[in-house]
This record gives sequence, structure tokens and C-alpha cells, in this order.
Amino acid sequence: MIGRTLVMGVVNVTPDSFSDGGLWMDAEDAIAHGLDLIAQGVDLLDIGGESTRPGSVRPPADEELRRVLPVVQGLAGYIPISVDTMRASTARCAVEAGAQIINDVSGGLADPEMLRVVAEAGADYVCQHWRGHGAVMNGLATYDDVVPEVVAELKERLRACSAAGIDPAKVIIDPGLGFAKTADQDWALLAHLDAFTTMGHRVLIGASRKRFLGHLLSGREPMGRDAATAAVSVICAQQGVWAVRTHEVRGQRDAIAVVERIRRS
Ligand code: PMM
Repeated sequence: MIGRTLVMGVVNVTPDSFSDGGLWMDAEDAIAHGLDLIAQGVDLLDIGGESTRPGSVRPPADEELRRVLPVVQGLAGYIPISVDTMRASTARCAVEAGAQIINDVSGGLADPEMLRVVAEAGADYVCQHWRGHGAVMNGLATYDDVVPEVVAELKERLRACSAAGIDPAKVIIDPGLGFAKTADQDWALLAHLDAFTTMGHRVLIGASRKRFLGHLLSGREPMGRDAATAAVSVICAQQGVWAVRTHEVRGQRDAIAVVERIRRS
């Protein structure tokens, strides 16, 4: 078992994701990109067919499956595969095709069948904090105190996971940076990672190239945010976060290696 913080590399098979939309729309290109990330030392791959960016329009279920399935089939067997989906039907097919983890940014709220399907499949489950789809989520970023409210809403979802029969050891929690959160709220969550790492579950953090980093960097475009992302990965590694979900891999691995080396000295 690897003790260090893992790097989950993103393979978005979407036309409209904010940082890499349209780059790997062909299954062949997406598989080649996944293999490239594996060569760079990625620990897990997260394959997604639906952009969750603010204002995004959902693809139909069959289109999402058409994008994701051949890429899962092409990359399964090399390293553990996660599939980023809010749909139970996609999750079921993805596990049958070789995925071990279902990454549901809605924490089971978008599809009433999701938790039951995950329980039946025996897959690991990323339960992310979420308040609504991309089309409406920016208007839902209203909190009196963001950290305890996100913790409380995640606990509610954890109860739903248990009630559906998902083994708690298989549940990974994620505060959902940028999902119904302002930049200030994202920073507050990162300043209080201990609120999540003490909840008794593995924690996943997806900060990669996100808007709150763009604000910090005077609006620099997403591709130019990897160094800032690596700084977040360092904080996550210091705080005992299980994995960081990132677009760029080598720099994130290097940043985490520094934390690990200091820890051993
Ligand atoms: N962020 C995005 C997509 N999926 N999944 C999890 N668990 N956590 C995240 O923070 C997360 C996610 C949005 O980023 P992208 O559009 O670049 O994939």
C-alpha cells in the first residue's frame, strides 16, 4: 500500500471541459493521453464524458457512454480506473468494462439509482459535495460558514451511502472545490482540510487549474495554473489527503515527492 498522496490524472473525453475540453475527444487520442500520464507516473486515471463546468449543458446518457466506455476498455488493466459520472447507467457499464472507482461529483444526488448500483457493483465511490448541476451551481454558493456546512452536507450523503449498502471503507469524500463554491469559499475549504481528513474516510481534492487559482493569478489561463496546482498538492500531501485529481501529472508527483522526502528525514 502506497502511503503517499496519490495522483489521479484527468482524462476528459468532452468537447467543453474548462481546461482540456476537446483535446481528447477521439477514444484513440484519449487512450494515448492516458498512457502518456501512466508513463509520467500517475497512480489512477479519472475518465469523464460530461463537463461539469458552470453553465454546462449535459450530454445525453448514450452520448456520455459512447465517449467513456472505449477509453475505460483501452486503459483498464494498467492502473486503477475511475469514471467521472453522475449517471447510474454509465457507472454500471464502466464497472463491467473494468473501472474500480465511480467518481460521482453529485454524491448520489443527481441520479436516485446511483448509490444502489455502486453498492451492487462493489466499487469504490467518490462522494463529492454538490448542490446542483453546472447550469445552476454558481447561484447555490450561499453559506453562512462554508466549512461546517459542507461537512454537514457530506455527512448526510455518507448516511445515504450506508443506507444504500455501500461499505464505508469504499467511500472517498471530496469537498468539491468550485462546485457551488466561490473562490473565497474554495480557499476556506483548503485552509481547513483537517475538517475533512478527520471524517474517517479517504479524501480526494480536485483543485487542478480551477477558477480560484485563476483569480489568484490575475486571470491567467487554465494551462498556466499547474505550478499553483502543485502548491495545493503540497498542502494536500502535508495534510494526509489520499489523492489529488489533476490534469498535469509530473509536476504534481515531484511536488508530493518533496513532501514525502522531508517527512522521512
Ligand atoms: N472537478 C471536476 C470534475 N470532476 N471530481 C471530483 N471528485 N472532484 C473535483 O474537484 C472534480 C471532479 C472539474 O474539473 P474538470 O472539468 O477539469 O474535469
